[in-house]
Amino acid sequence: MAAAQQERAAARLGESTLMEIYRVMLLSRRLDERSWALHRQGKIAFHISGMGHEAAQVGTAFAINRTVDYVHPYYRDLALSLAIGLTPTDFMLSLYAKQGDTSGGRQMPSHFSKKALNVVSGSAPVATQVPQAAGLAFAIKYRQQMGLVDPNDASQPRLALTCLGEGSTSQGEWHEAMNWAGVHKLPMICVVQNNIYAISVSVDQQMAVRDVADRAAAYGIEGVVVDGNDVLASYEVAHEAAQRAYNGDGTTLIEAKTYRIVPHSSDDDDRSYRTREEVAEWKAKDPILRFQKWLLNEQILTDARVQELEAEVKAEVDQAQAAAEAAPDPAPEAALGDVYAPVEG
Ligand SMILES: Cc1ncc(C[n+]2csc(CCOP(=O)(O)OP(=O)(O)O)c2C)c(N)n1
Ligand SMILES: [Mg+2]
Repeated sequence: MAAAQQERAAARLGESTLMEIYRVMLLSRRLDERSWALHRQGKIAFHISGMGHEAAQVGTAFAINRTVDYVHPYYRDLALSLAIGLTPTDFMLSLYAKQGDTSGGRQMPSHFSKKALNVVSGSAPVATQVPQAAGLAFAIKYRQQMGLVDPNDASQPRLALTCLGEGSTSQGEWHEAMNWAGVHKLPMICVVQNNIYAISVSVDQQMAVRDVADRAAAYGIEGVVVDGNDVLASYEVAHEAAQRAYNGDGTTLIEAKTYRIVPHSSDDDDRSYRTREEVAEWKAKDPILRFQKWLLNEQILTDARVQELEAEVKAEVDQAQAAAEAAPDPAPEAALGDVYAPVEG
């Protein structure tokens, strides 16, 4: 099945997009690694990483109408956010809490948002983005049904994509949102990035079923499990989910099986709850190296281009860090900005 999925995805995407996908995954990884280093150097206060999740995230992002469809990410979605169009500088500004950060330097880093790209900021309590994404999907459907927008107009948002971890599916908000999405047949995609831990709590302490996707049946929606370390398979299932949403056929729950290859955050020590052997086993399944190997094998990528891309990405990360370090702190008054919508009329 995986080979067939890869073939279909590759044919649909074409070589230049496949290369773009690889570049975004690499950019995310190198930006992420730099962020850890900056934390260890005492330059930033906190970092939460997406390392290991890049295939699930970038594969999904490339399946939707990026910058138009609504995206309501979670804190691990660095690669997803970059794939939609947030820049390394946007991310560095948030790490350094500098002026120009979309939250005015108030928000904890990794609460990704950018209004111009329809990327909506989440809140710190896990899973709260899911009912909000269902609300966005409801609004999309309502506007279409009221004749305010043409359901086939691709210049308008036609779905809402949201993500969360498997541990967060224990929250009531998730169940309420999925039920609502099922009842109203909402144009929504919910991607559960199952990395088998919620900080130190393993998945078997969170649920008595094997797959999160098994629960889809109870909400009357489509549920699918995918190898989240396979970017092409992740793209393919998200592509099918997006077509389902665009065609008025409702919500898809995608469960992407993956692993975070680093601790939960810069404040966590994962040695207390998982073995080094387990981590090494998953590091060997690195999604970026796996895709690189596939691209080399297909002769879409060359060893020389791998090196060039590394240099380009490093320069981009260097430039973003320098821009954030040079940026001023936000003005104190900025703390009051963008808290409430302006009063109209
Ligand atoms: C309602 C709520 N409870 C607890 C927390 C603290 N917390 C932050 S992330 C996290 C783990 C979530 O794990 P999972 O959903 O599997 O996502 P992952 O971090 O593994 O990607 C917890 C418990 C929180 N932010 N919100
Ligand atoms: Mg998890």
